[in-house]
Amino acid sequence: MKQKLIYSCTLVFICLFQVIAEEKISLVDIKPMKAKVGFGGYYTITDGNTRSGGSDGTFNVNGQRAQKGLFTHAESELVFSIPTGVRKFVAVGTMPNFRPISREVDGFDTLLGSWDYEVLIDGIEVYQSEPLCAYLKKEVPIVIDIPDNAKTITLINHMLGNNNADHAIWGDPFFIKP
Ligand SMILES: [Ca+2]
Repeated sequence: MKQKLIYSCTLVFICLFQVIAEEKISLVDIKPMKAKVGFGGYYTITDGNTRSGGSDGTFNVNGQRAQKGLFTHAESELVFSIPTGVRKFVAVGTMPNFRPISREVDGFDTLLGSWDYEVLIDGIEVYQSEPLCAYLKKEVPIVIDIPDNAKTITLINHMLGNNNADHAIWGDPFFIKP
């Protein structure tokens, strides 16, 4: 019994230590090596305002209003250098909260715009989403393991048909250590 208690306490201690030791580096604070977008210019969202025409400016991550993200307009490609020691990349593929929802669609979905999310590590595909419209909440969580010595991560949005109003967002994008 006493041994079990010590074992449990040790586990709790290790878990707490891991939570405390985890370090998140926001991609919003990192300048990409390359940023190609299909319309307008690449920019980061730092105040919850997507500056997206036809919307109230907000966007959601996990169903809640979010503050930070990378605003890309498909067809787009961002390349970032991977900081030393990071082990994961996480983000949520999401879109502006359009108000009202437009009926103008490009034949691929019932959203205003259509796009997907692809991730490459050192030029090799490691993740490919379905079109955003395929997800019930119009959000797709993205979690990528980063191998030792990986140098670059590439974030791609394919325009799927045409790029009309393809206002893609990578919400709350982070590298995570260790
Ligand atoms: Ca599209």
